[in-house]
Amino acid sequence: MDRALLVIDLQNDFYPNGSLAVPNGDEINNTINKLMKSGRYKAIVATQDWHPKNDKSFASTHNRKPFSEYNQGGIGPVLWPDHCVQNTKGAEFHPDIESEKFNLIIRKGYHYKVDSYSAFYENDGSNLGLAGYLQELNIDKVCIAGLALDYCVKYTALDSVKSGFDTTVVISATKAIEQDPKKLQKILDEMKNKGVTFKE
Ligand code: VGL
Ligand code: ZN
Repeated sequence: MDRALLVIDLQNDFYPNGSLAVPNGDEINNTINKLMKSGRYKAIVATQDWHPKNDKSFASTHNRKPFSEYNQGGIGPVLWPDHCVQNTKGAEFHPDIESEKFNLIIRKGYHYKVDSYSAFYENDGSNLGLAGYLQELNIDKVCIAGLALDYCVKYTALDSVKSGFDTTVVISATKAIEQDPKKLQKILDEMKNKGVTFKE
């Protein structure tokens, strides 16, 4: 089987001290670097969340508080703190991640009006071209790591299954925004029911 590793949104703003910090996000760096060096992957694809200023997914754009509920037209289910604004430090890859190993970087979230949690399709269904890239390389198995498990990793994994790839999320190489274990388990169960497998 030819495999790809997708590393999702390993950008400063998703790390502790970042504007949309994922708790303990920095704990996955070693594991991710090791995976990238393992030689198991024919391609390593990184995503880079890449929002314009005043993005419609930002709470500040609506004069609302971060994490307030909002669910319409490809935005939501909540509004986010400003994060990963194009050409800012927060949008750069974390300095401890060996980003020279990335074969391809997919930017997403760059349309003011539509967010993109998945590396495959924007929230309105627009194609980001990743499935075609992987198919051209005869890749049949996709392993997914990165931030955050309950948003961009989850939606990338679901689209990967839908695109026909054998899809595994590497649990030791991802962290979630959600900290309630029961709610997180529900999210993992949903992924499993839709065909995603997990490995430590
Ligand atoms: C993400 C919320 C907004 C993620 C990106 O990478 O999971 N979450 N933008
Ligand atoms: Zn975002």
